Amino acid sequence: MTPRLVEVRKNVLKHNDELARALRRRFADAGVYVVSLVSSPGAGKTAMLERLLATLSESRRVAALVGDLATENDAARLARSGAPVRQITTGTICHLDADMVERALEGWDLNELDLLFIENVGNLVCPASYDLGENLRMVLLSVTEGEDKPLKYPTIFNTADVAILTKMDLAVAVEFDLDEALRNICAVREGMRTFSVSAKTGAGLPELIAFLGDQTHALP
Ligand SMILES: Nc1nc2c(ncn2[C@@H]2O[C@H](COP(=O)(O)OP(=O)(O)OP(=O)(O)O)[C@@H](O)[C@H]2O)c(=O)[nH]1
Ligand SMILES: [Mg+2]
Repeated sequence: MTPRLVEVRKNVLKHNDELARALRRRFADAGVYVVSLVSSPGAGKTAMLERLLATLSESRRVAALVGDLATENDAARLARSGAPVRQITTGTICHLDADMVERALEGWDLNELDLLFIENVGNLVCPASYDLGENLRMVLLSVTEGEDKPLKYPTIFNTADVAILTKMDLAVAVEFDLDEALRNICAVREGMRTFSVSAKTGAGLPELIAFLGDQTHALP
């Protein structure tokens, strides 16, 4: 017999998958490309998004949702770009789910958007299981976390499409071994597309922005 807790968890995830599927259809119908960001707390999701929003909003209609347990701080940082931004505060919940995303979108006309970013709660475990209806999931790994994280948290890398090594300006100071990190990412997800960036200096961001541009053009 399946333990009751496992049963409940399965039903929660099934419900989330159904909501995420409906969201994905809505996004496609509206022609909006959705990118989510997952990482450990403080890996640099908001710092990188601040840069991406500032650049992309020059040529695209961009918006962002950002999840945290508490505070509206990240939304305030991202809103400085001038793009529409909404904070989702989750209280005690360690991840966003499709229902939270759907509720946060209330009142927004998706037809008015080309690109929507969703910054997840900082956590390398829980967000992996929750589909948000996004087109592309980016997992961020900062150089200060250590090269071994892909091996220790394989699920978050397996459920992402692209890996981004962040805070590259600090790589030398913390003796970060880029080749080893890339090998570890490949060991858990062969062929995964990777980018190395610094939100502080802007290094690597043009390549990422070009990639996102290509992805958006691929929209039907
Ligand atoms: N040196 C350096 N510091 C960075 C870089 N990106 C982010 N930081 C710093 O790292 C800290 C965390 O950055 P955030 O952008 O808030 O990280 P986050 O992933 O959004 O954090 P949570 O939303 O709390 O999970 C801040 O002090 C940033 O200034 C970078 O490229 N280089
Ligand atoms: Mg943040």
